Amino acid sequence: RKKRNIPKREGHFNGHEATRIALISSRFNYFIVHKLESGALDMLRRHGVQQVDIYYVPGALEVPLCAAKLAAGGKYDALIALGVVIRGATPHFDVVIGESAKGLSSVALQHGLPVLNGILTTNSIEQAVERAGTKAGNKGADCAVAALEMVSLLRKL
Ligand code: INI
Repeated sequence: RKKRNIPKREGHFNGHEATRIALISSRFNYFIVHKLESGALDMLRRHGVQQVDIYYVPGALEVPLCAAKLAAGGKYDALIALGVVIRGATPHFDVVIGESAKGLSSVALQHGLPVLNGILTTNSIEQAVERAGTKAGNKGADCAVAALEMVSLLRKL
């Protein structure tokens, strides 16, 4: 049987010099969010991205509205939301993480724009620190890479 060559439709990490990215950073738990921001900026810079703007909002609940306005403005190829929600310190934890995640995916689908959810949701400060540049990597950096992959993929669809 003849083997068929299946073309790979996938995103790439080169050719991102003109890619425009916006970070949306929450000020809540900013001492950790700041590390996500550095991780994302470093990763974007090392992939050649030259246009990055950062917008600040009070907390995770405000991120979707900012994302919606930015998406409607059409100035960016992808948005990266950054925040930290810690269960122990947040009585309305489930509301905050549910609303922010729902809001972000709704913006992505409505505008056909990659909106990366880099909002950490953890049981403790320690777990958040682990995901912000220590033993469990850096969620901001991960989202930056995923954003570039999606921007590149969407250009091919
Ligand atoms: N916002 C966060 O980003 N992280 C949290 O842990 C958090 N806690 O703990 O409540 C949080 N709440 C604020 C919320 O996002 C809004 O800014 C606030 O409720 C005003 O709408």
